[in-house]
Amino acid sequence: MKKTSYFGEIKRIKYEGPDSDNPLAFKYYNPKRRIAGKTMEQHLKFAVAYWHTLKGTGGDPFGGPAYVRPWDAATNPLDQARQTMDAAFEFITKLGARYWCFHDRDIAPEGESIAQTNKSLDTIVEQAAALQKATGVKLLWGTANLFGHPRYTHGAATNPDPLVFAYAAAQIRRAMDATVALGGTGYVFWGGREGYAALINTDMKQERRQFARMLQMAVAYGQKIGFKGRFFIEPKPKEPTTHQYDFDAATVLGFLREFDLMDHFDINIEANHATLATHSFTHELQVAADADKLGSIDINRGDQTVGWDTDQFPTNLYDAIDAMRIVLKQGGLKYGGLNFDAKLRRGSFDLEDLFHAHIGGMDTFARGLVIADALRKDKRLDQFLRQRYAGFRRGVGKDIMDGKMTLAKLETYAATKGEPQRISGRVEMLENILNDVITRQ
Ligand code: XUL
Ligand code: CO
Repeated sequence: MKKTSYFGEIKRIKYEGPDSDNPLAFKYYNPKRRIAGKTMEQHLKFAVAYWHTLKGTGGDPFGGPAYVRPWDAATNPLDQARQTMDAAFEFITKLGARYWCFHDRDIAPEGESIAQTNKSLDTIVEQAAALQKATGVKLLWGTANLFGHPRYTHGAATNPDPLVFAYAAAQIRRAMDATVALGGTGYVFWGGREGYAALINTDMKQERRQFARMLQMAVAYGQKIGFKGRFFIEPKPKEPTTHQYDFDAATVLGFLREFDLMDHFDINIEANHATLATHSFTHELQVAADADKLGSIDINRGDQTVGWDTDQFPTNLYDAIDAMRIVLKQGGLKYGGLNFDAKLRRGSFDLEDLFHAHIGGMDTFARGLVIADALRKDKRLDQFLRQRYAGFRRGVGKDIMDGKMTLAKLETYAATKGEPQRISGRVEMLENILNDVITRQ
């Protein structure tokens, strides 16, 4: 018999304000509060990541599953998938998030044939569509899991075997169908096993060309089925392969330019992938935004002391402020949002922990938004930056930027001017301003 409630004892999470000591309430995320012309809910399109939140087991390389979830009780895989979907929508609505994200294999089991797999996926997509309608929750983005099955050991689109490429193509097609059926505004390509461990058996040039071919086919299929959203590539430097082809935002931009895919793709920046690439989260967001390609964000957090993808829930206020400053500056994330690609620690096995984790992340980004807006109004950081480069908006600096200068002309100019006056970068002063503004919020 279908269980009607999986989180029975937990009530709908409400905003209670910063003075509340109720751990199951929002202190800062107040969906209807207006900031910079929009509600918090409109700015912060939080999406629950199905794979971690519903399917996470707490497993790690040293031990198997550590959580037993009530929605996993059924023995038949399709029944289990149905119950998991019910649990997902109960969780998302109780939390008050407005969006979700999935991989095809998170929501429906792989069958014995492509036809059987597609049938299961269709069944679950129908159920999800009905639940979306009943709750008002929307799909942010969908994607295909092209890394879990052993057939993808040597990659999916970058596999040396065209039959594996064909399996991947079939999966992408159906995952795109599911995304469109559920009204998703994004479709993500995270590299999965698209990369290599040893060059001695790898033709990197060939593999990258194959990958581009797959993306070109996805674009064509999207046009055919009337996909009105955006494609996103999610960079990651390593894990599972040693050298992932989509290393970071700059690498992805180069790839999109090389294969003439710029018009169709934006970038989905994940915080923990940025730090794995030994960049900061902010650096990656800024690289994408500067190219007008910041489409969506996976808001998790790594651990500074380890070099793998720990996918922790975001609690770092500075990161959230930086992210929301960049997002506000570009006028929001039209097709994307803030996806929690984050998982509980192995020891946090209670259902209640799922709520604490998401509440903390939502409150952190709500604070980030408020402070980012306050920094804008305060103006000091923006003014400093503007002033620092003012020389390039007038006189010789403007001529340089307008392409009117040559090396020879600049030599003559420099020779008449004498040694440049050095001007402090004032990093410490600016950091103090940031902390002042945080304290005042
Ligand atoms: C893996 C990762 C993925 C993508 C979607 O590191 O981030 O979950 O977000 O495939
Ligand atoms: Co991710």
